[in-house]
Amino acid sequence: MSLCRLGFWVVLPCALVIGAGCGPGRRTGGGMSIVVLDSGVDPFDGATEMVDGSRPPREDSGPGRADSGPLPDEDAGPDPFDAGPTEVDAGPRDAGPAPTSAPTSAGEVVVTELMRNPNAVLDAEGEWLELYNPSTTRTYDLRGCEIYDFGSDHHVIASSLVLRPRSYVTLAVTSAPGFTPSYVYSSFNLSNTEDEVVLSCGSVQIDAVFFDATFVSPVGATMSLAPSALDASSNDFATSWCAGSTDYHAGDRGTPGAPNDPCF
Ligand SMILES: [Ca+2]
Ligand SMILES: [Ca+2]
Repeated sequence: MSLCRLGFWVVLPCALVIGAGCGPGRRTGGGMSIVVLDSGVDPFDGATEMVDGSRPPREDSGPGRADSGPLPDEDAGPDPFDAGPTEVDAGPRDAGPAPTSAPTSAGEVVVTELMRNPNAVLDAEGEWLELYNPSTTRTYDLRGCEIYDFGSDHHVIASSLVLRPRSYVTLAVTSAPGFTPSYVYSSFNLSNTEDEVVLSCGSVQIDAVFFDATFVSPVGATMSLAPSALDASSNDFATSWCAGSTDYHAGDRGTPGAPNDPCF
């Protein structure tokens, strides 16, 4: 920016000076220069200098100014895995990436593995079940969903339990069933002979498995859903299940939190 010299030593941006021949909008006042505040030009643009040659601080450049930078975009960069307490009830999901809310339709989460009868630890210590999210895009939070049977077992998932796309979570009767589970439930047990595992969210039954003596019933291994049958309909059939074969703890076999062993 060009500068105008006033008197013997004051140097100001031309946009601020009247009567010095600096440009449009200038005025003359009694032989003295007058600063025009409404000139429409930022008086402190990047070329402005102080008398001593330094640049004056910009009023809007301080870190404490709320308007010192662009306003944050509330829609920018959604955190798909933020399991904030209000998001479970965030309302209908849109088609955006990875919303985090409870599943709302049958089949959105699948029961894929049950450890009914561990051998390395007591049943009361080592029972667990595994859930799978077959979606390629949606992330769910199972907080508030329920697991129960048709008897007296019933548990409401009381804390955030995030289930990401194409991923698994484990729910166990204790925090040390032979691995670290995603969630520890209470008031829910798995019979070694026949039982039901029902997952509901809101009023919707998301998945259920009813197993009886026709289903595989190994000791020290899980009842494991075939990788080719990872859906809420296929897991209704005994022929879709086999015994887990991978040792995950002291001889107990299965794949907690991981893709299931092949069945066929
Ligand atoms: Ca089912
Ligand atoms: Ca598994």
